[in-house]
Amino acid sequence: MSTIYSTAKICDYHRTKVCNLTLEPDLTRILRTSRDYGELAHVWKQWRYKSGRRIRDHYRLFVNIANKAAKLNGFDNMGDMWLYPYESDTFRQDVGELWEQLKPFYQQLHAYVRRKLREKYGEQHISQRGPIPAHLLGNMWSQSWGEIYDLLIPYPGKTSVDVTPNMKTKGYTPRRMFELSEEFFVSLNLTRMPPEFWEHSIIEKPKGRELICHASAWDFCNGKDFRIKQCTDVTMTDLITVHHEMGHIQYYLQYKHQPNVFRAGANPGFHEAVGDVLALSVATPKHLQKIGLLDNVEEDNEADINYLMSIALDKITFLPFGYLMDLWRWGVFSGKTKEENWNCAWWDLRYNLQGIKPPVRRSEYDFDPGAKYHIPANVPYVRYFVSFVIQFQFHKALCMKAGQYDPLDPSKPLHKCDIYQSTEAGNALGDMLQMGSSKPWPDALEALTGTRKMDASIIREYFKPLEVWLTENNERHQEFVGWEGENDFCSSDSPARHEPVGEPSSGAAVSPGLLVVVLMAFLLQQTHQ
Ligand code: X8Z
Ligand code: ZN
Repeated sequence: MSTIYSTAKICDYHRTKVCNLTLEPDLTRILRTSRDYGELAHVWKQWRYKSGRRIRDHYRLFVNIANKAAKLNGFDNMGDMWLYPYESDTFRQDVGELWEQLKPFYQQLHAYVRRKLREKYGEQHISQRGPIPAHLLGNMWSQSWGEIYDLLIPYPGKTSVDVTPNMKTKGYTPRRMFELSEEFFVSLNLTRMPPEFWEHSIIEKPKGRELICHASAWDFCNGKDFRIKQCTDVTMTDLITVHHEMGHIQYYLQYKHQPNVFRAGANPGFHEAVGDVLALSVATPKHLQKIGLLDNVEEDNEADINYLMSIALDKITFLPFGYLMDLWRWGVFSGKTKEENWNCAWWDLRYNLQGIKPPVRRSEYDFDPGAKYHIPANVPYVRYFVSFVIQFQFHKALCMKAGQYDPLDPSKPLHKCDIYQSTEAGNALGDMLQMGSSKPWPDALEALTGTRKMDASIIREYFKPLEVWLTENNERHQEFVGWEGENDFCSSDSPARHEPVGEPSSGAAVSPGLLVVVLMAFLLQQTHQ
């Protein structure tokens, strides 16, 4: 399944003879930069045709084997086994409650984005009260929407915090992005990367061979070999991902003295949160200015709203996706979601939680969950939801230690805090990381934050000015908050059932001559794979 996913290639929308487009960097770039409704729909659909759809049969077999393994380990199914590291009988319920607390804010953001996209693409594509088409959100899975910030910026005349253009003009390279990240860790009195890291990591996509490009960090468990593999593109999003991956390595380094069994995160969500916490400081306009990536930084309410919008488009939009990936798999592994309904159950969740819809009809011939890396690679996902909640708790605690946040001082709000060079903050973080998984996670959380529970109120506090602004903005424009109707886009008995087994049409008008070309490209590609 991983091989199908990682080697899938599709044809270009405009140049139909070019059929070697890969997810990273080609399709990611198109999703990020194209504002052509037809091109985006083509890429969205073809990716799912070349990845998910071809994975479906394998996944059927896989669910059986995975559940057998889980049973041998004493669990009812693989979904239950995945929750073991969270050490709580109420974990599913706790996560559900966190989502309920965050939902009203997500819905305000969703309503604003739908209005702006309606202005851009027109009422024929985006309705007043319905879900948003999934291919217009700047990301292949609509999991975070920061790449369409340019369409959504609240005050266009003010500081724009997308530093991708500046990174390019300043000649940034993947190596420099990793060095920048290392320097931040070192500034906190945390650990430098060992020489082996620089020697063995892969930080650029190699030419002439296939690679699983999805970024990952590796602990070789010998105390000195730690590596990252990332097909880094010079963009701000990838700069944040570099920090994310470096956070994993930092955790490995901090707990390397622990016995093997405790060399893990306090729970999987902790591991995902470390680098993201640093990135919350790195992304502040003041910090970007300090490192020469932003020129002028205004200090007023409008600039603040612009900044909070950019962060919310990465963090708040992610929450329902971070939750539904495993909601879907819990249903599949437990058997509550039947195989004949796998894809439509996926779209029920996408509709209900995210308020999105596919650009084209879906059927049970499709397997859209399989078009997202963590499904074929079998990586549990609720860890990211947990991370996106607790990273704000970590951030708050570290900012207090750094003297950068004071709940009683309005000049020091949480979203402006930059913990750079604070050894107090770094030492507190290091102390928690060194525990690895040797104590129950609430102990680790308490050691850093003073509380033993996941708490969604900190995110609400961080984004408070934006939530107020969005609520007022949606009211002023009389935008309907939430979504209704238009959820009849997936059925087990759809026309897609009768599609030929070969290439489906791209949605654009296709001449017979072109069909021959497409067919030949398809056949050629088959012989080369
Ligand atoms: O998979 C990742 C990391 C590796 S642990 C790059 N992330 C999730 C994703 O890409 O879907 C980070 C955020 C969510
Ligand atoms: Zn990660």
